[in-house]
Amino acid sequence: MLVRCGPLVARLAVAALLVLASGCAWDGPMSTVVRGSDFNRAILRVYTIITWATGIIGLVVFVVLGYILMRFRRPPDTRLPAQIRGNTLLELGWTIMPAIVLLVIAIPTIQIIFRTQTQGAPAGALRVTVRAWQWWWEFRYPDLDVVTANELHLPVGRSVVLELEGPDVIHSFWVPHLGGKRDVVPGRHNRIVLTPETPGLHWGQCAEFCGASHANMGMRVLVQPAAEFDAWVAGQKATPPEPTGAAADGQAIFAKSACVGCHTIAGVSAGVLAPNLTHFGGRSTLAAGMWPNTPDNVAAWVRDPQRLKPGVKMPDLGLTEEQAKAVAAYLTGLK
Ligand code: HEC
Ligand SMILES: [Cu+2]
Repeated sequence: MLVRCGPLVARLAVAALLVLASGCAWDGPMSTVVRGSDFNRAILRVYTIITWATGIIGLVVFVVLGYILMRFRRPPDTRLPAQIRGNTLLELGWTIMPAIVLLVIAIPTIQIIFRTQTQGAPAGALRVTVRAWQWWWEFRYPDLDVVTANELHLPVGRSVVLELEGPDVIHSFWVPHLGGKRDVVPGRHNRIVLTPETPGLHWGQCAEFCGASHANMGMRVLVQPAAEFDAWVAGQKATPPEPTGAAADGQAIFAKSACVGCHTIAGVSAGVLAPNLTHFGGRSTLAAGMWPNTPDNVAAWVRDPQRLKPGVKMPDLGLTEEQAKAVAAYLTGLK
């Protein structure tokens, strides 16, 4: 069926496309074409090969098609042209050509699939256990004895083995600058081995629908020079200073509330169902990258987590505003 668009509609369509395209950025926070790790560089090599191959083929096809459309246009008042049945050479050609194209795509693709599925960890690799929960990320460094949430710190230039574990439903670990994505499946053991190459902040996101706040299950990966990373580790292992004033009241409230059943704060509680809060004040975001970690936001969170994150697995514990403020002062002080 032919749809006739007036010139105005066509112009509006082009304008709309331009506006849409202006939203694209090569180096946006969720861009897959940023070479942030050896893993992503390998994948981008395949992308590049495929883009060039299909681009050139597409160009040739459209040029030939255009030529044929012009050259063999039906002239007015002619009879049916000569009818052709079968052409062995042509048919062989259009069978073999696509096979070659598929081969050109398949060889590097399969190579990269095998390379990025490697099970052996390189010597000296940093091990991190990634546990995906509804709707936040837990990061455990078994060799460093550090546990944190939602903000993954990695040293630049050192191989890292991410062991993916899912305690509840299927999630998918995806940090576009660094490569992936890879599913986190309960009862299965998946892993990603990569070497981050670009220092800085890289955003990640759960990439497998996992329930109400799936879209709010973000993460931040901070790739740091080795010395900065070591300093961060030392900070994580240190005991935060004793709280004073309102923060001390906050600690008492925390220790007496149901908080302790879910959250760990070293020396105070040992819950395992929720983000470890021992150094919560050192994180810049709250609730898996959703909100800036400020005392006001934390107090609002503690009073009514559902309002800040739909479906969240943290109950409203009925603290008064004053209690919530004290708890927020305590938690944000845990650097
Ligand atoms: C039933 C378990 C449970 C209880 C009880 C609970 N929480 Fe939570 N809490 C969670 C879960 C689960 C999350 C992760 C929410 C998310 O991001 O999806 C969370 C997140 C948080 C966060 C944000 C952590 C981060 O890194 O983003 C803070 C702060 C927090 N809780 C404080 C408290 C305080 C204070 C109490 C007690 C008044 C409490 N929680 C009680 C389960 C619980
Ligand atoms: Cu998820």
